[in-house]
Amino acid sequence: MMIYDYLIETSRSKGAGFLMLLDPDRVNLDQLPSLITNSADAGVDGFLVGTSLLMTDNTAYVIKTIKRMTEIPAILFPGNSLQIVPEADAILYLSLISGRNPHYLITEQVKGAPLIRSYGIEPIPTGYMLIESGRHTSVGYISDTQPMPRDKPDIAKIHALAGEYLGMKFIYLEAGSGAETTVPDEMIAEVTDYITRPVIVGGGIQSPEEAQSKVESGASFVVIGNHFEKLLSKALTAEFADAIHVGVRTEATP
Ligand code: 1GP
Repeated sequence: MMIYDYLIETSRSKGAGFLMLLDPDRVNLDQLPSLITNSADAGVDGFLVGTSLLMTDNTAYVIKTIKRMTEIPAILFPGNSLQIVPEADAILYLSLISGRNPHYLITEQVKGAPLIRSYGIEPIPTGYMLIESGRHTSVGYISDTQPMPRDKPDIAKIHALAGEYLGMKFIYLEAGSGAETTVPDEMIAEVTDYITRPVIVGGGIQSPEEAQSKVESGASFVVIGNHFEKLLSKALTAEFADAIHVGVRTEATP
C-alpha cells in the first residue's frame, strides 16, 4: 500500500492520525529503539524524520532503526534536499507556500527530485505553511520567510486553496518546533472548511487536550515532536494517541 493511502485510511478510520516527529539531532540514539517500540505500542501512526537545520548525520540511522523496530512508516520531513536518504518509505515533498523565498518554493525541490526518483521514495506533495507563533522559529529564520499572521485566517485559507489547486495532497499548518503558541483552532477550522485536502497541524502542542482540540477543529493529522523525551513514557504517548484518535470529523476528500 502506498504510504499516502495508508495515511488517508488511518485518518478516516481513527478520526485523525498521530505523527511523531523525530529530530535526528535531538533524539537520544541509545533510547531510540525503546522510544520507537513504545510509540508503536502506544498508537503512533507514522514517524516524521527531519529538522530545519541538520547538524549531524543521524538521519539514515534513525530511519533504519524505525524500520528495524516496527512496521510504522518512516517519512522524511526534510528542511532541505541534503536530508534525503534512501532508507525512507516516503517524503513529505514540501513547498513552503506561505513564503516568497524561491529557494524553498522550488529550488530545493528541483535538487531533491532526482534523488527521490533514484532512491524509489514515495513523494507526498505537501503545501507547507508557517504560522506566527510567538518568538522567531528556526524554520522562519532558516527559510528566510515571514510566518502568516495568526489572526488572519483568510490569508491562510487562500494559500491553502492555492496549494490544493496546485495539486498538493496535504496542507501542513506549522507553528514551528517548540512554538510558544500552537496554530489557532479557529484558523484550522476555517482552513479545513475551505479546502478539501487533509490538513496536518504541528508545532508547540504540549498536551493531549491541545492535540484533541486540533482534531476537533478539523486537523486530519497532528504532529508531536518536541516532547518525545517525555514520550519515552508509553502512558503519555498513549494519552496523546487516544486524544488524537477520538476526533470525529467530516471526511476530507483526498
Ligand atoms: C515541528 O510540527 C512539528 O515541525 C512538531 O513541533 O516539536 O513543537 O512538537 P513540536
